[in-house]
Order: sequence, then C-alpha cells, then structure tokens
Amino acid sequence: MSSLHWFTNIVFVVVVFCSTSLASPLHGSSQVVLEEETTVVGYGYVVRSVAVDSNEKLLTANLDLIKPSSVYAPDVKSLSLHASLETSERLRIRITDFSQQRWEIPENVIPRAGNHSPRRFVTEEVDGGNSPDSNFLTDPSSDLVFTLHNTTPFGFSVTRRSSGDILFDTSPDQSDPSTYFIFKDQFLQLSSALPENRSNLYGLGEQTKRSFRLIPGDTMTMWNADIGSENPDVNLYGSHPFYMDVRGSNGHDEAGTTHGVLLLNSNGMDVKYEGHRITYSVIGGVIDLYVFAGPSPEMVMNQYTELIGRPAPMPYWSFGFHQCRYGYKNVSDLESVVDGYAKARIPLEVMWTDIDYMDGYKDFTLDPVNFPEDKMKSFVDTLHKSGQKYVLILDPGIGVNRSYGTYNRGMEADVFIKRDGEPYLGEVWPGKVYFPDFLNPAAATFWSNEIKIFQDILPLDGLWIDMNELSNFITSPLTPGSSLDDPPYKINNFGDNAPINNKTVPATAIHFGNVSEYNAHNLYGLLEAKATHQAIVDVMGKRPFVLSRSTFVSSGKYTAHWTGDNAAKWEDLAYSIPGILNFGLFGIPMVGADICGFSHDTTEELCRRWIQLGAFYPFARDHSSLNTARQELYLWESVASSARKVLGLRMRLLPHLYTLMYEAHVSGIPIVRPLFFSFPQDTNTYEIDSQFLIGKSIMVSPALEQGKLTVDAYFPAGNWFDLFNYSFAVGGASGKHVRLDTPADHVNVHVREGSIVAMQGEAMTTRDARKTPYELLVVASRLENISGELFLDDGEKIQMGEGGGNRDWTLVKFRCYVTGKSVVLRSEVVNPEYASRMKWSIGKVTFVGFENVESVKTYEVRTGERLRSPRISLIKTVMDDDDPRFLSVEVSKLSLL
Ligand code: MIG
Repeated sequence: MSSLHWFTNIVFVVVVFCSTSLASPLHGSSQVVLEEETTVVGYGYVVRSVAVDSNEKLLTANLDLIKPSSVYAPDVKSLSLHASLETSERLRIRITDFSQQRWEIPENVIPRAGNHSPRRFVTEEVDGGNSPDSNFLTDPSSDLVFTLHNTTPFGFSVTRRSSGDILFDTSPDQSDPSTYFIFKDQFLQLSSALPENRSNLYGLGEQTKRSFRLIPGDTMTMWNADIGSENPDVNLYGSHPFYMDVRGSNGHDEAGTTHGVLLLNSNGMDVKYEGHRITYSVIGGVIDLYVFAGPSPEMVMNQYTELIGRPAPMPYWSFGFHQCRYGYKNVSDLESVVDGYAKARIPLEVMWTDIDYMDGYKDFTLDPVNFPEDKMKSFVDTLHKSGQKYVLILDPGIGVNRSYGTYNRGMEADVFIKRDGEPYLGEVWPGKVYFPDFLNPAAATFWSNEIKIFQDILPLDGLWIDMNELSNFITSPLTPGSSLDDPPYKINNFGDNAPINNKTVPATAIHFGNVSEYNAHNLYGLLEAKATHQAIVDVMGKRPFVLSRSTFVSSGKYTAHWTGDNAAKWEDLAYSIPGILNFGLFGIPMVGADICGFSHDTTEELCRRWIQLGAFYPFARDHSSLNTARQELYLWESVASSARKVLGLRMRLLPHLYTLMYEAHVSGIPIVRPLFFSFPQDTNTYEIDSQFLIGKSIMVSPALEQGKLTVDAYFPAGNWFDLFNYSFAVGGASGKHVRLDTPADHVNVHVREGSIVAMQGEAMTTRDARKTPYELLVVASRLENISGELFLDDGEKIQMGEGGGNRDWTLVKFRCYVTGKSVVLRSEVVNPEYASRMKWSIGKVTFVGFENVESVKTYEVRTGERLRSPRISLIKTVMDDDDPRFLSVEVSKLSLL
C-alpha cells in the first residue's frame, strides 16, 4: 500500500477547473502543476475506524480530514460513511458530515426508505490503525462487492463479484489531486476511474446531445434552467445524475454487461466525463451514491425504478396524435385546425392550447375576447363528442393582482416562495408574479383547488406544466455576502459559468421548512408535477396526463416530458432520438420532441420527415412557436399523405404501445429503447442513435437528412420484416449494415423474428380504434422463442394492473411454435374475466416467415384444451409466391380466452 504521508513530500496545485475555464484554453479540464500549496482544493481523508456487520449488510466508517485547504472554503473535518446492500442488486454508499445534519432530499419528496428493508445501525468499531489494507462489504446473494481502501488518502470501490470487474473506483490517482475525495460545505468532489476501452456511458442530463453515447470531454451540468433545447451541451430543464455503463467484454463478463449509477443529490453540479474517469463536482448536499448491478440494461432499469418509483401509467388516449401551437388566435382558429385534420383524414386525438387562451397570461382564466368561456366550453364539448381530448398549459407564476381570485387565495393560504420574509417577486408572462412553493403541502391543496374551480368551467383532460425550472424573466440582485447566491465553486450554468441565480428564483429564497432555493431548486418541476398529478386524481378521478418541462429523478412517477424548445432544423430532428432515449433511461418513458420543430419556420420536407419519425415517439405532438410558419400536418399534401400512412401504423400499433406502457410501469423498461437493450452483446449497437426500438423488436430507421432518399441502417442478427407490408427485408446470423431506400413518403420500420405484436385497426381516434377487432402479427423464428404480450384495461383508471384491489385488467401472454406442418399458437391469460366480460376477441392472425404450414391450432393454457373450431375457423390462407415464408391466416373470431 502507499506511503502514509506522501502528500507532505509533494506540493501540487490543481488549477481549479470551471471557475477559470472562461479564461483558460483548457476549458473544463483540470491540470496538475507543481506549484504553491495554497490553491489545492483538498487533500482527502483517511479511515479512522471501520465496522462491518455482514448480517446487516452494512459497513460504517469514520473518516478524518488529512489536512485543510481553503479553496472553496474549509473542509468538513470528519465524515461518516455507510455502505449498505439495500437489496442484492443495489448498493448504497452515503457519506456525510459526522457531526452535523446536512441537506438531503427529503423522504416525502422521493420516498425510498420503503423500497428496502431498514438496517440496524452498527456501533461496534474497529481501530483504523490496526485494520487491514481494505475492508469489504459482501454478501453471497449479491454480485456487488464494496471495498473500503485504507489508503492515504482513502478510497472505495465497487466490483462485480462474478467477474472481478471494477465498476466504480474512487481510489485516488495519487499523481492527480483532482481525483481526491473532497467534502466541504459547498463543494463535494467524487471521482471514479473507468476502463476507457470498455465503458460505454449513457444518461446524465438533461442536455441536447449530438451523440447518445457520452463522448469524453462532455461536462453535464445539473441546474434546471429555461434554456432552449436547440442549444446542445448545456444544462436544460431537468436534472438526472444517473448513468448506465454498458461494458465491452473483459474475458469474464460478456459484452453488454451493464450496471447503473445514481448520485442522488439535488444540488447544482458538474459531471465531467473524460473516458477514463468520471468526476462529480457538487455544490451541496451529501454523497448518496447508488450502484445497480444489472447485469442487463433492462435489469438496470428495473432496479433503478424500483428505488426511485415506477413510471406513471399514461391514459390510452395520450398515445394518440397531439396538435399544439403557441399563437393560436382564437376559438375559430382552434376549430379550423380540428376541422383541417378531419377533412384530411389524419388522426387527431388531442387539441392543445398554449398561454394564448389566458386572460393577461393569468393561470385559470380565459381571454374574454378570443377564448371566451361559452365558446371554449362548446369547443371542448365538441371535441369530447368526437372522441377527442383537450389539454391546456399552466405556468407556475401567479400574477400579483388583487382582483385575481387565484392570487388572493394563494396569499390567504400563504403558499408562495419567500425571500427576506416576503413572497419572492419574480416576473414572467403575467408581469409580476409569486411562485407557489410546492414543498409546502398547502400549496398542493391550493393548486388542486384552483384546478377544480377551472375544471368546473372547462372540462379539460390533461395538464401541461411549463416554465417550472423555475423560469424567471429577471435576475434579482444578490444578497450581499451570501455564499448561497454566490457560491465559491461556479457550476457551468448556461455553458458559461453563469451565476446560479440567472433568470430563476434566487438561491437565498426560502421554501417551506426553511429549505433554501439553493438546495431545492432542482426539485421544483418534480414537486409541481407531483401536485398536478394528485390534483387530477382528486378532481377528475381519472388516470392523470401531465406533461412537464422540468423534471428530476423520479418525475416519471407523475409526468410525461417533451424535450422543450427545439428548432425546425435537420440537426434537431436527429438530436431528438438521443433526447428521447435518455428520458427512457431517466425513468420517464412517455416522452417526445416537438414534431416539425418549435422555433424557426419548418419546411415541407422537414415536417414530412419529422412526422415519419415522430409518429413513433412515445408522445407524439406537433408544436410550434409564436410567429413561425404554421405546421399542421394537413397543410402540405405530401406531409398529409405521409402522416396518414405513419399515424395509421401508429394507430394500429396502439395495443402494442399500451402494452409497452404497462411493461414500463411494472418494470421501468422504456417504451422506446436503444438497440443495445435487445442486443447487448452486439457491440456495434453501442454507438447507434439514428435508429431505435419500440419495445423489444420493432426497429425504426428514419430519414434524418435533407434531400436523401436512402438511409444507412444497422440490423442486428436475425430476420427482419417490413412492418408496412410484412415482406422479408434483411436477415442473417450476424448484424449487417444495410442501405435502405427511403422514398419521400416512406420511413423504414421493421419487425424482428420471434415477435408476436398485438394490433388493432386504423381509426381517427383511439376510442374508435379500440372498437376494431384485435390482430396478431406472429413473426416466425427457427432459433428463438416466438412470444409477445397484450395488456388490456379501460385505458383511464388510475391503477394500471395489479394493486389497490384492481381486477379490471387482463394480460395475455402469447407463444407460438411449429410442430410438423402445424403452427401452434398458445395464450396464457392473467385475469381472464375482464377481457371476457369486455368480449374482446382477435379477428385476424398474420403469420410471417413460416414455411410449409398447413394448419393452425390455438390453445389457451389455463385449461390446456384446444379451443373449439368455430372460434378459430381459418377463412383465408395467403401464400406469397415471391416469398414462401409469407403466410397470412385470417381467422374469424379467435377468442382471447
Ligand atoms: O417563454 O408558453 O417550452 O413549448 O410554447 C416561452 C409558450 C414559454 C416555452 C415552452 C413552449 C411554449 C412557450 N413556453
């Protein structure tokens, strides 16, 4: 082991990164220079004592500061470290001040204590001086091993027991003090080495990225800000200090062995990824690090959302197509848009209004001239009659105005964020505003009540919450001498180390429970989404649809998300894929980007390509900014006809999309996924972000470039079939790069062998699509199981599936195999009573890729009995001469049961 006092022999300096990066050519990078001692950020800690209780799966240690450094203010002198195996797949490492309580995300904001069995605190201590080089926390049930290194300075690591692979390693690089563990009141630094040639990192946002896989040199700053997502590589609306590491093979582990890492901390931070290392520089809170064992990407998502909360179920209708615009002029403008869609026979499910509907931009009011109550009411009633829905926007800022009921009730209930003892005065669309403090339970009550009053006037179906970073048009003056308003370490806010108070609520503002905005800032959007979700449950008694711009860890429990203000530019079309894939990893699977682009004027070609991609976003909404060219899909004939085709396919896929929502809700696995989720061993998939999967086996390979009529796509091993016409496309035992044609009206969507996909017929609304018979697409495979699932419920009850005594749902698991010349299709049904009560049945089964099949038999596994013939009579068998593997069987009324 290393010499105990080596640091006294070497004097070094860390040239402080970020605070000097504007002037420095080494932007965002750190550098070691042998110089004066005074600018060393910190010297690290040594282990004073350790106690391990393997029964309790808990290790505790006390750490002592080696030597103070004054950079970024004094160090905390002694720390306590707790490492615990909370479940066999989840290791938690918590490091905080030994003697004082510090800010941590409260349990009522992100409940997590219930997500594991509580562990007894261990008091027995071992003298660090006599202890071995390292102490271990390990348990045979777990693949994760925690090692505390009794070095100077100390470090810890997390390894995978089965292979010895080191997943996270904070052992300092002793030639590089910028890798030391540092703990000051307003500066925490945690750095881990990574195996540069094997680590593939995904996550850490919210940022617009050119590449889904993180690129060495990326710095991800987490400080929620109202910055348009058309700006890549800067902090945006949400903060998610979570990444997934998909590793190449090391000889023991096969390629694709994956783990996840969360630093659960709400304070501002920079996370710097350098390929061989990841370094967190955080301006408050504690180190609360979770490692999720995987070993597959799907299992990491399951383990991550087990801790933070499963994604909220979304109503069935929210999977329809949405139309919005900032700048709709009046009710007849809205009506003509709805009409335009109907005339063009393009499915339109939801009509939205932006802030235009409000009177003076005040929440819960209607513009009496352009959006008067009576006309709006009849507009919404008409939507509802035709099976359509209505969603509107709310901003958090409440206009300061004594003749405004909402304002008066808010003052009465005393729910606003304060500064210097008074409600903090910000400025947004209505002019001067106060912001409800959603840490205060009374604010949720106030909010719910306002929604109730408004819902009684206008029967809305969902809510869109914007500007909740918080966005403020002004930057208030600093409180002189306050290290909250002006902390010593400057995170890379706005990409140029802008003050943290920039265009938001100042850090010295105070929330309920005497919590500073400095600590709670990143939680605002989460808390507003939670309150809005609960308000819809209370007021409407239905499954909520909430769309929030600002998010944090666990927002997926309450809300959907869109990627914010993109631009109508080709690069933004491409960046939407990494954006959407990232939110899947963040546990917010219901996500989309503004289709056809938000800012700037779109073009016919861009809008056509965008709907061809956007039709396969989990959340599909066309939205544009004030004073841009109109971009409703019916405005150009080529866009309209493409929209009919791709939204037609989306409508047919609704049962599948909804089943994926169920899967996301119970296991955290995203609806739309990167290719490596299904093909983790195929290392070619790691860099792919111009294609994605819907579920396990439907792959979208969109056209992303102007003027191009081909697309270069990668097909992982297996047979792939065109999902529009079921023709065989690509196949083989290994992955292939293929150039595909993508004519102006076409997007490539393929389904892989082994899949059973549940579909329904096309219709203009999800309500009408649900009335059509079900269809099964069964894609043959010689080597793999052929399987698929279908989840059924009414699409809007609060509970999705199990829980709360809910029995009004059915899950059907399909299996298919070939015996001799027969294809056998089996179903296993969970909760069959519901589907039989609803009389849902399958009208058609299409078998793709089977050869020489003469008959089809169907079984329901519950009884093991073959279904009686009248229910499965084959009415048509079509063989394709060009492709003998294509077989379509139409059956009349194949009962699900
Ligand atoms: O200051 O409500 O991201 O979707 O159209 C802009 C107007 C406020 C920003 C949202 C955008 C919305 C716009 N809002």
